[in-house]
Amino acid sequence: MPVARPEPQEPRVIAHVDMDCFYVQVEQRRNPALRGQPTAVVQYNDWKGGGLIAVSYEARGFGVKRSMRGDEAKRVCPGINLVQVPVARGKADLNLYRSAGSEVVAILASKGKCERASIDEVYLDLTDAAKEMLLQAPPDSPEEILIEAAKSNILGLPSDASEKEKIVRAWLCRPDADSEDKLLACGAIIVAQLRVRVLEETQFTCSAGIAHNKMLAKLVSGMHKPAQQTVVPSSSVQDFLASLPVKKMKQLGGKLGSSLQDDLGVETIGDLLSFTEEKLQEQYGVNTGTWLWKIARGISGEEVEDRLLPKSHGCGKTFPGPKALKNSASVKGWLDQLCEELSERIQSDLNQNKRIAQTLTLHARVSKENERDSVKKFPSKSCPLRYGTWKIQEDAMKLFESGLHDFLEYQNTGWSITSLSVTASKIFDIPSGTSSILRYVKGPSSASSPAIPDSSSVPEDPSLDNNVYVTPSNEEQCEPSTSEKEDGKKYSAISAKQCSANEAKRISKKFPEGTSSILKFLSRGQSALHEKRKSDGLICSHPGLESSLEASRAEEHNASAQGADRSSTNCGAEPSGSNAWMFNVEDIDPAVVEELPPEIRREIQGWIRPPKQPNTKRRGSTISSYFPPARS
Ligand code: DCP
Repeated sequence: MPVARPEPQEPRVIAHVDMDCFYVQVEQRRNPALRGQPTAVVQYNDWKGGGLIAVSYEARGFGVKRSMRGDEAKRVCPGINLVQVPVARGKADLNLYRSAGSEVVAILASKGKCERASIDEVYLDLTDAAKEMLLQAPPDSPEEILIEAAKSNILGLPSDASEKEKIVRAWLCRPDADSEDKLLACGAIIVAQLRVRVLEETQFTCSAGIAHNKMLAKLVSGMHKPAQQTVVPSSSVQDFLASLPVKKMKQLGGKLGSSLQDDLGVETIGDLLSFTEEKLQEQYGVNTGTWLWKIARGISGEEVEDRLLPKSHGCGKTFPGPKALKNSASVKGWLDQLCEELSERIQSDLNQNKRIAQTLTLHARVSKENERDSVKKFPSKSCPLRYGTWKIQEDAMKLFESGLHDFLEYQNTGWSITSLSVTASKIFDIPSGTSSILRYVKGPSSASSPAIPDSSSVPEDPSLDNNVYVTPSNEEQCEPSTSEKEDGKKYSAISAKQCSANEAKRISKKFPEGTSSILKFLSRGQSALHEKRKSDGLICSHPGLESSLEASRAEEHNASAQGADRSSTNCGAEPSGSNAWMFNVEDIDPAVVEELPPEIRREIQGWIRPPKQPNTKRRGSTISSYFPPARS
């Protein structure tokens, strides 16, 4: 549930920058013959021409939508160029797009605090840069305003085409503007300069929203696409929010938004104004009630985080229909490949950014044998992450076996896996001056892994024993257990405790007493992390992704039952004027979800988030747990 954050004392200038049809632009840069042409990027799946994941504005003009497959797009627009996402290890390889996004981030981050929100969007806090401009070189001559800034869309100003640019130039230079609008005008000019730089240096266009907070900046950045920017002066906020559908607001796309509609009859953010803060608190609790009361007034204290790097790394693959995996050997084959890629990515994050990932999580989806089956979700499993490809592969397989064991306890039938993903999360920065930690996480056993770069790339620290290595964290929280099924199949234990014990033994064997302070740092860090993990409930299992499939099926069912005008395989439709988008749930690479734009991420997570389960904590075996003490 959303929570209101304290508002800053002084007005801020915040921008949200979103690349236009991003994957298409990256492909157009690779192949300039595609520029200006109707083009779409399709998933790595050739069924019916592959699902579209990015569509150029030229193709959109022909009615091509992201919900379509290549074959359908060709029917709508015969001249369309379909480019398949790059492929590595038998799956989509997004590295090209990731690094293109990083190029943009590097430019945008030059003007203030920058938060990379997804593969193609960032928030910027330009307050200081705007203040400096206002002090040093305030915009005072309309003729000298950069053309890109003069083309801004400013909410509340007449958008009459012939006069628009002149009006905008005058607005940006108004001597009688209040200080908030003056800062916003400087912000608009800075963003225009940055967008020009992005175009010159990367050949990519982007769109942006500029406002006094993140929420408003995000809401308007896609309002005028492609290659335009939109500014929200304080005086226009109420008018803008009055007609904004609740579902358009960050955090109101799911259940909370539906409850506002169904329980309070609220259709637009403006409708919220008729409720007191107390009433909203009564309905949704103190924090969410206050948050709703504030957003109705355009107030949001959420800060731009200083973060240029992703919060987690994930690799996944879907196995739709007949491609579903039906035995452990094929699961292992794919898991090994996914883990190899994950290992490469976390290793390069470690080498380049000095960041360590602490948690490995495995998600899987299972398909139903037939529609009448009630299938339990495949439980997701986590354990502390050990660096080194084979260790990750080994742990991931054990996590899978553990999940399968739990799954089969409930569902005593066959199984087939339709999606697998591994994620490395809880990434933390190694404090500066501790570069030799690299040696510890690489370790001798990782050196044998092909995914680990040659140790010559690791900074040398002669004070350290070459053979020591540290387990990334306490592994006793790995929970899977050994079990033997009646059919004779053995599901081996995750042996987390064993891992922990073994690692501990190895460490205690190899570390001489009084080893250098890096160990103290590590052990301090680890115990703090341990505590934090405990409090976060991090090492736990949670239901997997199957619900998304169920959700999509439910949607399909509803759609066909209602004769809805949508393809039977689509879900997630959210009409939003010309920007309406839909896509096929089967096409979503689970590993990519974290990198997708938040509204898509939210929607997908809405499908994959399990419905709240009753507390099914297993009773202990002692008699007392079956007969709790009688209440007095
Ligand atoms: N993406 C994806 N799968 C999806 C949605 C998006 O792989 N279901 C990828 C391709 C997009 C990129 O993420 O290019 C960014 O997504 P956006 O929603 O920002 O859409 P675009 O940048 O493609 O277009 P727009 O100009 O409308 O923002």
